[in-house]
Amino acid sequence: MKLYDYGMAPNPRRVRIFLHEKGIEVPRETIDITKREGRTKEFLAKNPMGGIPVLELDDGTCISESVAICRYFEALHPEPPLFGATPAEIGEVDMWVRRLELYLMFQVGLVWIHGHKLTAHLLDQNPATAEFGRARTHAFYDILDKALEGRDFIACNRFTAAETVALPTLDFACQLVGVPYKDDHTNIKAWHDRMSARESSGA
Ligand SMILES: N[C@@H](CCC(=O)N[C@@H](CS)C(=O)NCC(=O)O)C(=O)O
Repeated sequence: MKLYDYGMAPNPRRVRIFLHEKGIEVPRETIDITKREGRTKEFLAKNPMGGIPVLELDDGTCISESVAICRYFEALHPEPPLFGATPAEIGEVDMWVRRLELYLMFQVGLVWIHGHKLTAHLLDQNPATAEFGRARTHAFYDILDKALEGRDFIACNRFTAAETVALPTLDFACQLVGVPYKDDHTNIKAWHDRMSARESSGA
């Protein structure tokens, strides 16, 4: 088994945090996405969408999509149950994972692709799309901040896959893309500080 990875990128970091919280070690190989190594013909045979993370199993099966890779490991090593332990918990974690992917990561991605100077060489950027993504990101921050009121974690009152999706996304949004949450999002800030202090954050 091998995990194709890149240290600086948010989606593979989700998997590394998840594995660390589970106490699982997996051999890794770096794919330098800044050199477009995730877009070579050979790599596209592993993941036709391009990019990382990709988990290659010993029989050659390739699983891409960070959340799908985490689900594979949850099935292999059910403890601790990071995708929920009861039907209600499973629903709650999945609800937040989908919200974080669709209403946060996707929107931040629009700002990254259409509004950042580091991606300008890749496409004809559309500033209106970047602005749309920025507005949607801020709308989601308001919702997330309210949801975190009086809670230590996003779902189930304990560390779950929702945290593994949210932390790299927030760091990406705040540190690289330039769409940070506001100072008055104090619940997000407190959650962000707590999650950043966990050992898994540095995985
Ligand atoms: N939805 C995918 C997104 C994968 C993705 O966009 N990966 C980025 C790194 S964070 C990448 O490889 N970008 C370079 C490329 O697409 O060539 C997931 O969750 O794994």
